[in-house]
Amino acid sequence: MRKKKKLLAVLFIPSIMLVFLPLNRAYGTERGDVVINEIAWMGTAGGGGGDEWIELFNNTGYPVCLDNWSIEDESYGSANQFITGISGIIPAKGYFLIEKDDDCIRNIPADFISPIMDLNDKGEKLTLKNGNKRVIDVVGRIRKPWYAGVKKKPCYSMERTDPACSGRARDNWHTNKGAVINGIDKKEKSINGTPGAKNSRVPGIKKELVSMRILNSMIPPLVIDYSVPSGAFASIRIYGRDKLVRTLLNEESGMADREPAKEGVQGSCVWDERDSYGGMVEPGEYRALLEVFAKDSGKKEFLFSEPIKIKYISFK
Ligand SMILES: [Ca+2]
Ligand SMILES: [Ca+2]
Ligand SMILES: [Ca+2]
Repeated sequence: MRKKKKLLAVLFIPSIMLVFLPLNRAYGTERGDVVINEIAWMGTAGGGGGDEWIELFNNTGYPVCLDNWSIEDESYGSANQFITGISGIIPAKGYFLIEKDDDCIRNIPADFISPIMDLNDKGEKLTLKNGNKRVIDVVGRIRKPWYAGVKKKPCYSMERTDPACSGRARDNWHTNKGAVINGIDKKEKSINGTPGAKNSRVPGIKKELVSMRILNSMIPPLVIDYSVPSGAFASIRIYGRDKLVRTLLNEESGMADREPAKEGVQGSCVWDERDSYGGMVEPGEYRALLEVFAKDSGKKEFLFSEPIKIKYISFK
């Protein structure tokens, strides 16, 4: 009997921990874990200027409990907590929609309703705080206009381009252009925004994550070290007098399966100084071209070229 109790306890305690562990992360949230991802400070076309809504995004890979979280706003006077007592859970890599009333976005249920939401159209500084009053995200500046968004009807929302980058950087925000949209307002007009969904523009490739280095040696093979953002596709080709000599890496897709990270992915490839037909190349000037393609669009985003000098014909 005692043994059975012990066994039950052994099984029970870890399962309790499993239930509460993800939610406990709410108290250990760090700055940037959850961010303000889209702001309809201008309201909606059908519902008017008062029909405001805000979308939060969870950058982490676990659900976060938003109980007692708040958003402070500050425009010209002193800061006040205009959205308080938030409750609910934002899923891992998911969205959380705060509406002034649930009809602001008629066909999408709000995750939290804040009837006192009233964003100054001239611009505000918003501060997202967790239940311990710790600052988790900041957007905008006091006495400065909003970074994006259009008030004139049919109203266009203000979207954050990269949820992993600062909300205070002006160039990390853009206006929804009306091409990628979802949701309808009180009068069943389309919302020019993406409430509860991925923003219309996603980040391009970060330049600082792209690099290429040629380790030139007297004898082949020549080693090319490269770094590209994880998730992106990369090609490395060797050119001689603008003619393609050899493809070393062709839109390497293995990287696309990796979990997107803030750091780049390092790799290296070797060139045996032979062309595509297997013949050794002549001595002369060559260049290695690194091309990086965005994961989402497949669009070529970045080119990086490095010269290579082949001095001798190798008889290896
Ligand atoms: Ca709604
Ligand atoms: Ca407003
Ligand atoms: Ca959105």
